[in-house]
Amino acid sequence: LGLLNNLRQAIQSDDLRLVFQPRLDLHTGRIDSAEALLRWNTKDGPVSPEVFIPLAEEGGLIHALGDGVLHKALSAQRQWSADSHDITVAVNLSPRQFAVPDLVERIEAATHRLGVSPERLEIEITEGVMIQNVESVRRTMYALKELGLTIALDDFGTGYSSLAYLKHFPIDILKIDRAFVCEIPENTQDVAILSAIIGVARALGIRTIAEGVETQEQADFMKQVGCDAIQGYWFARPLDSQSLLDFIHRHD
Ligand code: G
Ligand code: G
Ligand code: MN
Ligand code: NA
Repeated sequence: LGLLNNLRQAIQSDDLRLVFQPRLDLHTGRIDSAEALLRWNTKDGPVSPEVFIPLAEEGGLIHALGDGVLHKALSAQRQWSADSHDITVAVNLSPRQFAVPDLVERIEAATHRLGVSPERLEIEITEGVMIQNVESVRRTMYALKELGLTIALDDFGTGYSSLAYLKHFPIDILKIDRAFVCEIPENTQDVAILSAIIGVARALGIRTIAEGVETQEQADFMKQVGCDAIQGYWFARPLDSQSLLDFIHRHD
């Protein structure tokens, strides 16, 4: 209960920060997008979103938290665009956040309010979203796509991943979980699985992003097997909005 109260306080006083991890497009060699990741530093040290997101959900704070994330992410996107770097910002949504009835309206209103093109907003969902009411999830996804958003399936390959999801839902991007990346290239099973996932995705016209790329060797491997983009400590750690802009200036 102490932590929940602190979280409520932190949301009210706008103490949560967003950092942005850039991704490298392996075809163009440029930064095309960045994932927004939420950070909460308390006086007792940082608390992981894996802890405070579920807490916010249980404590009725998730809407306020999610609106704050969207606002910050879109503000950052507007800052990058104003500096002629029109890169896409990717925001994570928990299954519960995705199930909010007025999600599409809230997103539309926020992009409008901040003057950001919905084409520059990507949402990352996990397969937990898709085990809910299939028809309503499909409707929401198509409405988001109609707006112009990109939809990424996060953590792909873990949990109950099913290739059927790729057929039944309008997924634009597959984010391959770092569990399949971290033992590349030694692990021959992971080499086979990665090549197969990327092959299926390409055949379906779905972009692939490899997560958790930590070495040059892994980056080279991803390029070689036809992965579209990489994200991970090898290329860049998550950065605050201004540091990301500085990073782009040095890189592009
Ligand atoms: O970057 P980090 O390792 O702290 O992220 C841990 C987990 O928290 C990841 O699964 C990530 O998707 C999730 N996460 C980070 N930021 C957000 C956010 O703004 N909203 C939601 N729903 N999840 C987030
Ligand atoms: O679940 P999701 O994919 O949204 O979470 C991404 C998480 O991975 C974040 O917590 C982020 O900080 C972390 N991350 C990003 N790059 C790397 C990396 O190269 N190695 C590891 N171990 N974690 C990473
Ligand atoms: Mn993610
Ligand atoms: Na992931």
